[in-house]
Amino acid sequence: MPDKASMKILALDDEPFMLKLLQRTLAQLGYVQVTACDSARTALQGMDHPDGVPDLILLDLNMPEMDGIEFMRQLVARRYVGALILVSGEDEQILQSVEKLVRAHQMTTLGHLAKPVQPEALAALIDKWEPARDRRRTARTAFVADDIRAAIADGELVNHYQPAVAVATGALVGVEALVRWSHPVAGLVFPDQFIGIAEAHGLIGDLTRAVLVAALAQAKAWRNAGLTLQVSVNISTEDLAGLDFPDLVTGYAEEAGVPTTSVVLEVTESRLMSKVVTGLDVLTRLRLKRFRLSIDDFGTGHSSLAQLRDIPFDELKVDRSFVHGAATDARLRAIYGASLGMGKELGMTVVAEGVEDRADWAFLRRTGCDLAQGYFIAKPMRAAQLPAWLAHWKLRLSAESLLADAG
Ligand code: G
Ligand code: G
Ligand code: MN
Repeated sequence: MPDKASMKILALDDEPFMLKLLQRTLAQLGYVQVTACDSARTALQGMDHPDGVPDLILLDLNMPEMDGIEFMRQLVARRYVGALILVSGEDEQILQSVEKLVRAHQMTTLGHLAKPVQPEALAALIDKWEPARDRRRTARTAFVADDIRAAIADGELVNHYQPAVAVATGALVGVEALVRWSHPVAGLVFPDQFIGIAEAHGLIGDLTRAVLVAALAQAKAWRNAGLTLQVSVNISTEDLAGLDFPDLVTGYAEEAGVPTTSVVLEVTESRLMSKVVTGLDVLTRLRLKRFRLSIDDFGTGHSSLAQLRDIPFDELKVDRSFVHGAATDARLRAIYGASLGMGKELGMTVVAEGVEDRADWAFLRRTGCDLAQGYFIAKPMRAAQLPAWLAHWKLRLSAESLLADAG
């Protein structure tokens, strides 16, 4: 049961009248710490301070500037651990699928309410509220923009590298840089806990630069040691919004002494969707500078085909959700097969992500996929571990007969 005196509630609705109504109803129910807000953006800013994080958010879905779904994504990025009640004039079916989405994000929803909100219904839902159980999660994830800014400035970001190997020969072809934050107290922090915040606060440019510069220096060091590898870096849509991005990246590659042809820039199609116009300009210029462009997590967004039509990608990474288990699941196999076929027909290098076991590997061997990446081959590792992994991988290739079946 919620404590009416201390429970912090945020009511978010773009319609002033609805907001007033909610506020009044909450007051009548005895909730005193209520903040009313008519803009998602403002609400998020308020939540940047740990004290400003509400225990419960009453969320309107239809808002003009940033809708409820996008707002939820931002909550996920900020590791919001409070509860949500969806409030909307939309029909029951939409509300139900949004609730599914909330659960898929592993957030807590107490239920949904149709507008206009009935006091009894609201009271009944709020009564279901319980304090978040895992308080450690809150502590562990309460990063704010300033923490991340400092981490970048203090060089606390470290790249881990995950190998990608040729399916036909087992040869190591490249590595993907995956950033981690080596936090003095929290330990190794994964990107899902800070990339979203960095994107939301204009820090992603600096973050991308730190990752790129480190990856290029590492690529150069490997080249000097006789290991010529492609190095892949994940790029954010926010990066593509900057028209100077191609010149910046070209500059970093030149300074590092690494040819642009061995640098792969990975873009996630769901992140690609907004800002397509600048994105197209920037991607095309990167391509002109001979960087390799990769469409990451292929098949998970909504406009995959349009992206392929409009943007000259060199590489297609089939999302791991279509790869692991494809050997035994006809649905996955169909989607994987269609993605592979399309990529090949368009002259792209096709990479299968999420190769987790022997069956996945054997399946790829039968399908003519170019590159494979996944835990079966190697987990992301520190740069210094790569030579030992490579020696071991070469042994495994023969010891486990990984190249024995048709390839
Ligand atoms: O292993 P992993 O938890 O690193 O990656 C989680 C997600 O974070 C992936 O979707 C990956 O693309 C993304 N990611 C990892 N490193 C970077 C980075 O340097 N920049 C951006 N924008 N995303 C990254
Ligand atoms: O979105 P992107 O493809 O950049 O994300 C890479 C993410 O996938 C990282 O979080 C990385 O640690 C993770 N990853 C890499 N290989 C595997 C795998 O075989 N299985 C699973 N489940 N995750 C993987
Ligand atoms: Mn990637």
